[in-house]
Amino acid sequence: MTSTPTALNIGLIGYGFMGAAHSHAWRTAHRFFDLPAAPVLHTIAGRTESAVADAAERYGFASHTTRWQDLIEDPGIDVVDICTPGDTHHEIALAALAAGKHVLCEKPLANSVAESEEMAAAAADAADRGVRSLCGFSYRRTPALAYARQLIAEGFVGEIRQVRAQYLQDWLSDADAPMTWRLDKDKAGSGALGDIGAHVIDLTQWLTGTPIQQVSGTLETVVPTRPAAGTAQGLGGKGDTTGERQQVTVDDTALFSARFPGGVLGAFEATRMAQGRKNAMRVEINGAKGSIAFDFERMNELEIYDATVPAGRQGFTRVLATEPEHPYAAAWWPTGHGLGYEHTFTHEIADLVRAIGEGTDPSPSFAEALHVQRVLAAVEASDADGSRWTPVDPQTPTTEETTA
Ligand code: SOE
Repeated sequence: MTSTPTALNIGLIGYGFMGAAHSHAWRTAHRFFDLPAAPVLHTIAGRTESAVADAAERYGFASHTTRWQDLIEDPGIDVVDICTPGDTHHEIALAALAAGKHVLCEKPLANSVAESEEMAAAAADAADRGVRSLCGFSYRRTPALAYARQLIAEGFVGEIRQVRAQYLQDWLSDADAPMTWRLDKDKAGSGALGDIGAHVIDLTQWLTGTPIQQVSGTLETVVPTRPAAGTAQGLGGKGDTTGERQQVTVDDTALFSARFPGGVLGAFEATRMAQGRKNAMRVEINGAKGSIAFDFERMNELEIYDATVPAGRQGFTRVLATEPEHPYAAAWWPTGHGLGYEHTFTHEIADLVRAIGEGTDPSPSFAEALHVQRVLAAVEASDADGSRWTPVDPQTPTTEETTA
């Protein structure tokens, strides 16, 4: 780092899982990447005084407030980082952009296409005033996936033929795992579809460089009611519960097919019911010359298949994405030492700080995140239509069954 970077004062809203991950990234990014500014953890906002005071202490913020509006009104805040449930993204982002604050907004962008359209328009207008905005599809900044995108862009797989993507978790497999905001449509917008399906929608569009144009999908709520939460619940649904059961108003599982340009078909699955799969976000791109395959549960590895080598030598190769040639890897440890989930947020925030310093617009933009929202809405519309299901005639009983 040549010159002492200027300070970039951060106002963060929300102190749950994403608040913790983003705070770690704000503390770390300029210590591992040469950035034009050093983030300062200025103020954290949250609804409950005791909880947000505790978060300020634990995450390292200089001050805290129970009014997110304080961050907007404070001329000393340069960046507003939105780490709250989706029902609050629209209001906060519009206010922050209007106030000239750079904005990092967690995914999905909002809970509806209409809200996302307004946010994308406001972000485009703010960009003309030098205000930068980014939507937090952090998995793009996994070194193995960023390298996969380079390989695809260089033609390694050749003409893309098929896309396959799954995001499998199992934290709701227990029917008595308590209610959380992620199971309330008013708060979260949708369930597995928008929370984790959004990631693989963004990722496959980004990896292939093409947008999803059509979908046919089905949503299912496998467990329709859950015990009311007694205290603040973690992602894993841990914590005490009250006796009553509340209605789950979102999907537990989403399955959909997608059409990309040029007749490329994609198969998508997002579920919180895949017992044993903790955070298995998987992508496979098949092309005329080869394939790439990735599983976030082995996030430092990328599998590549080169169909152009002699048949006797063909097979999936396991690339350990920790070489200096792999995006972001050189900033960290010697080869083979590996990175974790939190590093994707540090890379995301390093790129945002760099864009702010250079006066460029980072990706994924709110406009890119709007297209993800449009895909989510199309899957919900397809499910509501329900006309894709064709009944299968009941199996003709075999002779022994009829005589039993
Ligand atoms: C819950 O499914 C969740 O926390 C998502 O909301 C995050 O976006 C993902 O990175 C991990 O899982």
